[in-house]
Amino acid sequence: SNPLKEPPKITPDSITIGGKSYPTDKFTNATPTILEKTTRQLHQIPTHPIAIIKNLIESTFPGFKQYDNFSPVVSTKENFDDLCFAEDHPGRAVTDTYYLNEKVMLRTHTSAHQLQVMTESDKMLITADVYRRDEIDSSHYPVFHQMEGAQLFDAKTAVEDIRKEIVADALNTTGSIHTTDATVITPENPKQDCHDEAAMLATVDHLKHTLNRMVRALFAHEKDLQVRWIDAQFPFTSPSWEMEILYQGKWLEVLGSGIIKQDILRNAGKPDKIGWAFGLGLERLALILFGIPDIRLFWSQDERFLRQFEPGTIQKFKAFSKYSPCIKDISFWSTEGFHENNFCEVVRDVAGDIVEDVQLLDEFTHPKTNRRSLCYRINYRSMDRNVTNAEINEIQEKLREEVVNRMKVELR
Ligand code: FA5
Ligand code: MG
Repeated sequence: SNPLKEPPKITPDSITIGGKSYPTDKFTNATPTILEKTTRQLHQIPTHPIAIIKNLIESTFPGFKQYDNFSPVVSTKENFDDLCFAEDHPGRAVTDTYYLNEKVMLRTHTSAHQLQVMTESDKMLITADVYRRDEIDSSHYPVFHQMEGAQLFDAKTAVEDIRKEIVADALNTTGSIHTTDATVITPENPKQDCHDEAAMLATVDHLKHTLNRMVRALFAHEKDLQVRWIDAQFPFTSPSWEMEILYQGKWLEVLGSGIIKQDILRNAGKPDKIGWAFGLGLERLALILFGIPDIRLFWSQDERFLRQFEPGTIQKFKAFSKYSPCIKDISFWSTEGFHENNFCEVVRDVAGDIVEDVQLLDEFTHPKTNRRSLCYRINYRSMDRNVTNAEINEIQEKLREEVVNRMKVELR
């Protein structure tokens, strides 16, 4: 069994999560609602949009070692210190981060696992749920999912190795992409002193090439995908960029990336390597690709959400109402020439858009009279308010009358 799936235990003195206990202190601010989210592991559910995107992206990184089962509980050293965050970096504040205690927290990004994974691999993808105290709106939620990727090269042979790889890959690439890849190094977004300029520029080319290829594959249906690279800053990369894609007339930030700070590679025992890393938001891509209107839907346990998706395919989300249903059945002896579509037409005439769906519940033929009986279940549900049983009873009564009038059936 997966310890991450066990419900957390919360007492005033300690928090037990993933099979481990942590004493609380005056920094503790992780709430039960947030801690319960750690058991969901949406990226592990094969039919969930987050997992579908994860798997599609992973397929564009052949040969990368995949990690997706790290506990969300990390040390402040792993989340901040190891990544060269300054002592007073705002991300460390209790207003921005969920702490279990002074030294233990819920990771705010997948970069928290970079150092650990770099000691054992040169090509890695890390997927995980991340936690941030943030504003509330349709595109922000205190829990979301990131995928971290990194690739390391031998610093001495990077220029040659990368050129060969990009040339070989270009032969396999299909589809066009419009991107501003011209790399300009400025004092605000500098090269690290320890790096050879040619090796660094080759690594940047490889980073942009790899990520352009990734979005190209995800947006296969988009004929003219527009991508741009914007200068950025992260404590653990230099130089750094964010990738933005043009979506419905707006530039949307998808990921942060850059050349890994050499101190991190030294700490990972790999001083002779040079490498790139990126961290992308899976919800951002899933919202666009599946056309999901609200980030809270990813957490829905409603079958009407979950049953819409299939592994390996991106299909557009069909909206459903958030309001409660009112269910009514109607049974009648059918007549010759009865057609379900005609019945539905009467339902539409009488009830309009308040009907969410009509389903044949039961059907049988009487052995003696040979008459056919049908029972339909009508699911009434408004798109914008809760309906009352009284008002639906009235509509249902009208429907019973109209079905008899127009279809000449006999109610049972
Ligand atoms: C980071 O988290 C860095 N760790 C990324 C990185 C990794 C940079 C490796 C360099 C090297 P940032 O906070 O910008 O950066 O988040 C990265 C991505 O996560 C964003 O581009 C966005 O796609 C997504 N993201 C950030 N905040 C939210 C949020 N509140 N809701 C949904 N997605 C978010
Ligand atoms: Mg950002």
